[in-house]
Amino acid sequence: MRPGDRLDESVWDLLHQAMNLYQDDPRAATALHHQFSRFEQPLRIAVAGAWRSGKSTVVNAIMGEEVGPVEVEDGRQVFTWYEDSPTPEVTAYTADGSAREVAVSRSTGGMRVDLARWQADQVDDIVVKWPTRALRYATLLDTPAATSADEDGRASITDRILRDADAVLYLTRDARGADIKFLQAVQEGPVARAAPINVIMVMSRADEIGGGRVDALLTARQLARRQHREPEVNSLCIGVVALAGLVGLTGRVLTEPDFVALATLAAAPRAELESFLLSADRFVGTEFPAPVDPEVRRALLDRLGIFGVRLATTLIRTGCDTRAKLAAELVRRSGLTELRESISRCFTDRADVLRARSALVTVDSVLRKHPRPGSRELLTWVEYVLATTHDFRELRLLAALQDPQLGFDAELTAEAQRLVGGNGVGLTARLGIDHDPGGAELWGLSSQALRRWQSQAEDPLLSLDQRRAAGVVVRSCEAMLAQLSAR
Ligand SMILES: Nc1nc2c(ncn2[C@@H]2O[C@H](COP(=O)(O)OP(=O)(O)O)[C@@H](O)[C@H]2O)c(=O)[nH]1
Ligand SMILES: [Mg+2]
Repeated sequence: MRPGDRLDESVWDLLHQAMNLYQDDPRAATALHHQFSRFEQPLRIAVAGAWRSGKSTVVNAIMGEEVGPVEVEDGRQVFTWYEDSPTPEVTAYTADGSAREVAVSRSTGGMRVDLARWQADQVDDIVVKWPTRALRYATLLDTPAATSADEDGRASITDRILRDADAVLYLTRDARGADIKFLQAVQEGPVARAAPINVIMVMSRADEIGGGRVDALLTARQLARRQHREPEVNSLCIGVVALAGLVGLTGRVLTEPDFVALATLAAAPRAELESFLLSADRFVGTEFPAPVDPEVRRALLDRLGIFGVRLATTLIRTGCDTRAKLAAELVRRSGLTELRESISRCFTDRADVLRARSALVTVDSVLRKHPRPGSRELLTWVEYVLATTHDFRELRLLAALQDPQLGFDAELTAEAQRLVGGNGVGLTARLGIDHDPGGAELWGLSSQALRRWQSQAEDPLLSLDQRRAAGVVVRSCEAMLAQLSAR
């Protein structure tokens, strides 16, 4: 790898060399080939976490449609893939690799998959092909609750996530020791440790914090920020986002009848309504002070939770007086907007870097597990790629810049973000130009930026973290100048 070589190109070369070296070893060759075929595919993002942490809800909220949950028997450890496709189609795969198309029926909550006709206990994977924009750049993978290993000796959930996904949204309600253990397992090995850029922690069901008070989401956002500052979390995740997935999903699929029902609630005298919004039982009970049927109230509760109902009525009273306005505000307040932005900034905008990282993880692991003449040289090559790859550092810095605690003022933060590729990785996006620039202009702007950030990197009054951050920006400016002089 020479300076200026693209990461995905050098990893592609490395993968080819490794495939040549292991052509006669079927297991190693299969693992390597699997990575090879993924270079051309959309990024794979797994949604992982404990039972009922809100995984399936988040998957639907990101897609903006209630396609799932795919209902399978309780306790079945099925991986559900959501892929972009012109026409809907659902296929189930068994452990031995055989595939069957599955009948689906629409239900009020979304879609029901009927596995009952044949041995559901054999199914390992369900692939849902679904036409939606959200899946164009990423395939989503809804995973079973993480456990250490299956009783029947099949690969553990963590192993499968590691093998099959390029990036992970890890859902937790409170970031406990078990969560950290799972994340440590995900980030095991030299490549993962050098580039922990593939996990966003999601503090899920954030509306339930503190008994569902109206400011629950603000509290959750502060908790998320605090979590991200914890060295233990920070060294394993690129970001932490608070999310009330249910509120976000309902915001995205809110119907006119939903809005009318909520507006009828909001029109009731506030003092009278308030005590009925304190608990789910009271909300669906008798003597309700607004003309909304119990079944309709029950449906609202299912779709929003009691916190969401409270939030929605408050929002309607304070100006969200149409379906569209209310929907947009629910999505924003839920944290879904922030989560989707983080997914774009950290994952899909850098899909090539994350795919290269996955390939590097596999090559590294094959080389270590199956040493043979020639593997030592390739390992040195892996180490060289890791040590010289600037993309990983840019991604880490982008995440760090989200935290005001780093201490740069708003202007410098925005500039750093832009220069390391936060608004797009092309030269014009990095330099903030919106017209067609000449070479001299690009050179001038890059050199100015380089000087400005060199002086930051050397400023003794700045903190060590700030100087390190500035050093990464300097390196990005140098890479731009190298790119320009190679033209
Ligand atoms: N209050 C609240 N409930 C949620 C939220 N997300 C999911 N749920 C509910 O929690 C239960 C489990 O959610 P699900 O997405 O199926 O979790 P999974 O087991 O991790 O896939 C369901 O009843 C959801 O309606 C949320 O953000 N807030
Ligand atoms: Mg689920």
